[in-house]
Amino acid sequence: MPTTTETKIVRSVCPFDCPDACSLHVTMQDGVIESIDGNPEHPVTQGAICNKVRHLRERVYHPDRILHPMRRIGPKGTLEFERITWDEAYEEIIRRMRDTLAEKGPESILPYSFYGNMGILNAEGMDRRFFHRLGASQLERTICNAAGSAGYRYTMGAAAGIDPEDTVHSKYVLVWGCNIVSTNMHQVVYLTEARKRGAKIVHIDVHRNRTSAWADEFIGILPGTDTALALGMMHVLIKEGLTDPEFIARYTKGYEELVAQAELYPPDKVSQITGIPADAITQLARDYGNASPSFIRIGNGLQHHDNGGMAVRAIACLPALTGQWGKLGGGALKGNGYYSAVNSYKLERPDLMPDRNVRSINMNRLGEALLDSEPSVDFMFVYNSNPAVVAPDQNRVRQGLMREDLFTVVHDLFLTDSCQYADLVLPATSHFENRDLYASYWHLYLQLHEPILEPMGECKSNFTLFKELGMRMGFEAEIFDITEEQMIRQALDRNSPYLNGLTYEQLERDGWAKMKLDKPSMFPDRIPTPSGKIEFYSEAMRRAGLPPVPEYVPIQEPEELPFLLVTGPNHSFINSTFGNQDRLKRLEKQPTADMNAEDAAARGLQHGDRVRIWNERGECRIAVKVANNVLPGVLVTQGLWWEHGNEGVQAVNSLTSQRLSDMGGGATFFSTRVDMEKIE
Ligand SMILES: Nc1nc2c(c(=O)[nH]1)N[C@H]1C(S)=C(S)[C@@H](COP(=O)(O)OP(=O)(O)OC[C@H]3O[C@@H](n4cnc5c(=O)[nH]c(N)nc54)[C@H](O)[C@@H]3O)O[C@H]1N2
Ligand SMILES: Nc1nc2c(c(=O)[nH]1)N[C@H]1C(S)=C(S)[C@@H](COP(=O)(O)OP(=O)(O)OC[C@H]3O[C@@H](n4cnc5c(=O)[nH]c(N)nc54)[C@H](O)[C@@H]3O)O[C@H]1N2
Ligand code: SF4
Ligand SMILES: [Mo]
Repeated sequence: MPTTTETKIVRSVCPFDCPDACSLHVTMQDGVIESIDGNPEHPVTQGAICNKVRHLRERVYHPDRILHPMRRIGPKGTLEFERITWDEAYEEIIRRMRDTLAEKGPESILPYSFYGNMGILNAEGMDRRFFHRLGASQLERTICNAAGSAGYRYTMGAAAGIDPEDTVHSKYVLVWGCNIVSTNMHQVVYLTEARKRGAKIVHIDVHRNRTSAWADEFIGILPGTDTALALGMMHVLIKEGLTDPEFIARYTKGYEELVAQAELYPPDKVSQITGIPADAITQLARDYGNASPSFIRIGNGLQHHDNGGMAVRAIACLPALTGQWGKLGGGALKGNGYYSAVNSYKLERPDLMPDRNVRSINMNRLGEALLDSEPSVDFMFVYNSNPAVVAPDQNRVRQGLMREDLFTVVHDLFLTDSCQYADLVLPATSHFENRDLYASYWHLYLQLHEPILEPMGECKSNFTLFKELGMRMGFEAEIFDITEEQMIRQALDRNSPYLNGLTYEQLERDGWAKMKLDKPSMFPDRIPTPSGKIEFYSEAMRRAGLPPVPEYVPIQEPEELPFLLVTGPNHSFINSTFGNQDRLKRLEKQPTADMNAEDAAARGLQHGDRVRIWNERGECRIAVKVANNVLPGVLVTQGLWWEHGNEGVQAVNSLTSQRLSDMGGGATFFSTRVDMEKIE
C-alpha cells in the first residue's frame, strides 16, 4: 500500500481543433492524471467540458502511444517498423533532406500539417521557421474554413464577429450550417440562457441532428443552396420594409445592386432551389427582420461546398441589412481569430525564405501534388494531421503515399492510417507535456499552457523536433535555439488594440487573458474592407473574377449521379482524432449514412441494410439509417473513421473531390455526388 499520496488540481487547456478552447482542471495523483474536468473559474468553460475530453486520460496513457522513433522495414501500406534512436532518425531525415535539396531543390520538400494540436508554437511556430529556412514548398492550409473565411472577409473585412458571451442577449438566433451541440457546446450554453430570456433559436441544416433537436425550429435545406436562401430572405426583407435604412446608408456599400439582385430571388423560386417551402422562407425572413438583437452563428458545414465562400458572404450581409451590428447580442459570428491574432511574422519568420516566390501547394490537392507535380514532391513531413483519412480524394492520396521514391516522415502520438505509408515515424508528446499558447477561433481568451507531465518515453513536441532539426542543420541559433517561453514572448509582441499590451507575466499569473473589446464587436466602428463599409457590392470580388454581388451558383458536380453526399464530422471524435479510442468508438457504434425514407423505399432499402456508395473517385461500404433526417436525394454520414483497426470500415474521403471552392482555395467535401446499391 502506498504510504503517502499527493492529490492536486492543476490547470490545463484543451488542445483540440474545437472553437471552445476549454480551460481544464486536471486532478493529479502522485504525478499521474486521475481525472479531467472543466475549469469552473474560466468564464467560458464554466466547469463544463465534452465527453471526449473528460476521458482524455485514456488517450494520454493509451497502450498504443508511440514512444520511440521507428523506421519502416516492411512494404508501404503495412505497419512494419523497427525501433531506432533519435540520433538515427535525425541523421536519416537530414541526409534525405540534403539529398533532395541537392538533386531536386527545396520545392521537392513538402510539410503537411494542420491543427491536431492548436497550440500556437506547436502548430505554427518552430515548424514554420524550419520549413521557411529550408525553402520548402509552402502549404496552403485550406482544409477547414478557408472558403467561408474568404467570403466573410469580402463582406466584413476581417475574421471577426461578436463576443460569444454576449449572445445571451440575443432575441432571435439562426444557427446556420453549424452543429453546435456536437461542435461548439459552450455556444449552446449561451444560447440556452438566451432562450430562457425569451430568444427563439432556428437551426438551418441539411441534416436533422442533435442541434436541430435542441433548437426551437429546424429548417432542412438542400446542400449547397444557402446563398439562394439568404437572397430569398433579403427579397422579403426589402419588399416588406424590414431593413434598417439608416444603418444601410451609413455603413454599407452597394445597397442598390443588392436590391436588384434580391429581386431575382422570390420565395417560390428559392423554394425550388433549396427544397424549403416558400411560406417557410417568407416566415423566416419576417421573423429575422422583426427581431432585434438577432444573431447568426455561421458554421463550417455550409462552406465545404463549391459555392461555400459565396454562401458565407451572402449570409454575412443579413445583419447589416437589418442593422444588427453594434447592438449587444446582435450581429454574426463565423470566427473571431482576428481579435486574438498574435505576431505571426515574428512567430513564423517568413523572412527566412530564400525565395519568396517558392511554389505553394493547396493541401486539398495532396493527391495531385504527390502524383503529378513538377518538381515532384520527394520528401513529405506530416505532423498534426492524418491526411490518409482527412484529405479529399483519398484513393489518389494513398496512391501518392505509396510511391516508392517518396520519403515520408510522420510525427504523431499514434499509428494512424497515415503512418502506414511512413518511412520514419516519430513519437509526439501530448499537449500535457508541452508549454504553449492557445487562442480560440470563437471566444476571446488567450491561454498559457504549462506542462503538467514529463514527456513520455522518447516523445518530443513539434516545437522541440523542429528546433533540434534546425540546430542539427546548422541554422541560426538565435532563431532556432530558443525556449518556448522566448517564442511565446515573440508571439505576444504585437501592437494590437485587442491584445492591448498583454504580457507573458500576466498569462503566467492568471492563466488566461481576455482580448480587449470595448464594444459588442469591432463593427460597425471599424470595417476593414477596401471601402471601409460593409460591402454588399465588392469590387475586389469583381476583380478576382467572382460575382461582385451575392449570387447563387449551383455546385459543380455533374448531375448524373442521383445523391448528394455530405460527409461531416461526428459527435465523439474530432476529425479523425479519437478514431482509435474504444470508449468513443463504442458510442459511435459504426459509420452509417442517413437516408430519406422515400429514397429508401424507392430502392427497396431498409434501416440497417448495407450499401455500396460510389462515384468515379471511389466507393465506400456503409449501413443506411432510414429516417426523415434528410431531404430526398441527400445522404449524410458522420465521422472520419480510421480504416486500420476498424474491421470493415471504409473512409468516406475516397468519394470526395480535390476540386477547390469558389474562393479561398477551400475544400469541397460536401459537394459530392454518388450513387448506391445494396450489398448482401
Ligand atoms: N465533436 C466534434 N467537434 C468538432 C469537430 C469534430 O470532428 N467533432 N471538428 C472541429 C472542427 S475542425 C471544425 S471545422 C468544426 C466544424 O463544426 P461545424 O462548424 O459545426 O461544421 P460541420 O460539423 O462540418 O457542419 C455543420 C453542419 O452543416 C451541415 N451542412 C452541410 N452542408 C450544408 C449546407 O449546404 N447547408 C447548410 N445549411 N448546412 C450544411 C452539416 O449537416 C452539419 O450539421 O467543429 C470542431 N469541433
Ligand atoms: N470528408 C470530410 N473530410 C474532412 C472534414 C469533413 O467534415 N468531412 N473536415 C475537415 C476539417 S474541418 C479539418 S479541420 C480537417 C482536420 O484534419 P486533421 O488536422 O488532419 O485532423 P485530425 O484527423 O484530428 O488529425 C490530427 C492528427 O494530429 C495528431 N496530433 C495531435 N497532437 C499532435 C502534436 O502535438 N504533434 C503532432 N505531431 N501530432 C499531433 C493527432 O494524433 C491526429 O492524428 O479534416 C477535414 N476533412
Ligand atoms: S473538445 Fe472542445 S468542448 Fe471538448 S474540452 Fe476540448 S475545447 Fe472543450
Ligand atoms: Mo476544421
